[in-house]
Amino acid sequence: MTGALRKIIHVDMDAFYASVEQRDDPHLRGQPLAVAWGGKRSVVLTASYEARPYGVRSAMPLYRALERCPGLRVVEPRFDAYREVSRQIRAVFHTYTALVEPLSLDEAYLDVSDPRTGGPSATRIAQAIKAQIRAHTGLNATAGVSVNKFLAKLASGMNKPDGLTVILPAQVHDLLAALPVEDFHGIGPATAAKLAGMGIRTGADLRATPERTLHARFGVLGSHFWRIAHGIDDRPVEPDRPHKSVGTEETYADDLTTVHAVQSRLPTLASGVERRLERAGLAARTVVLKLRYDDRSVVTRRVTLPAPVNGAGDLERAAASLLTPELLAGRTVRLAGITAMGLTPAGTPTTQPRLFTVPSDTNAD
Ligand code: TTP
Ligand code: MG
Repeated sequence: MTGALRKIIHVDMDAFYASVEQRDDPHLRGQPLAVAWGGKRSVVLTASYEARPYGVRSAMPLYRALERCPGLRVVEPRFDAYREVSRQIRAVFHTYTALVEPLSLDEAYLDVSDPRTGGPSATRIAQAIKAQIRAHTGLNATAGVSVNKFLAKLASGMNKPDGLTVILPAQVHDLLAALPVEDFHGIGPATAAKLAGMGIRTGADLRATPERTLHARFGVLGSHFWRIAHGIDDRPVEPDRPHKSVGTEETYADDLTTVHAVQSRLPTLASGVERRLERAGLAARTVVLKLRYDDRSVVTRRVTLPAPVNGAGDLERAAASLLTPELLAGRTVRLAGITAMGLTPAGTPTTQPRLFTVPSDTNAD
């Protein structure tokens, strides 16, 4: 490897939804717990560490989880609570670096090669982050520290819960040689089966395979496998994952048959979009109104604004400008949605747009 080594931390909250539920309800503490929606087809979103020895896992049908663990407690998810914790942990991350790449509500990569504070040791920073997450949220996180994203994530997976694992460059060779290919992040069961068919079962096998062979079979992903088997991963920590669009939609049990009825839903839809834009720190140049009718046909109309907007009022006005009587003529609306596109980082508060470009129609089935 050339140049200075980077310092990357991967942070992942432990049994995230379940830990939040146990924190907020003392009766659930120490209990095998699954978080799942009610209903027959329900699947486990996550399980507390007390439930895991029974074999209860994320994405397992709930009935199977209950077969495996008859004493399993089950609660429904509370996404507002999880989002709040997510906001708190991101604030902790940002005290150390602007280079934070969230992967989900409970997981992020941080590049602390040049931290704002906390000194040069990435391990110390990871310890401090775990302690601050604990202090601010009452929850445990697991961290992995290494020289790239792949190795940092591998490290955090090695010792859960409440773990802190460091993979030093000198350890990489032996560690990866022994690793089964399915434990490489990005190699799923289907790819692992194909690799097995080529006689490739471990990191050592991957490494012994010419890159061009892997590329011929799996394309650019194949090259990526070869590189990570050598511990090489130059992917940067990308703080602003480009979102293409942000939207909210609602389905109605009682069909909407008038412009007025649809209009009355726009404030709620616009608020939903505003919340999402705010969370992502984005503003939108293009606003799309989508309607689905009782015959399942869909109409979208869009308007591009002279300046990006992110406030619910502006989003609602833009959507309302697209809602014309002929959209409702003799038809009933089952679903309405507002989508924001043409996203840019939100700057100073945006003002109400005054000039609309000519709206264009798109009709689709
Ligand atoms: P994970 O970090 O994969 O799992 P976890 O935090 O529950 O447990 P671990 O200690 O192993 O990290 O996922 C974070 C949250 O995302 C999890 O609490 C629930 C949700 N989730 C789903 O909704 N469906 C899924 O299939 C998975 C894997 C997670
Ligand atoms: Mg987690």
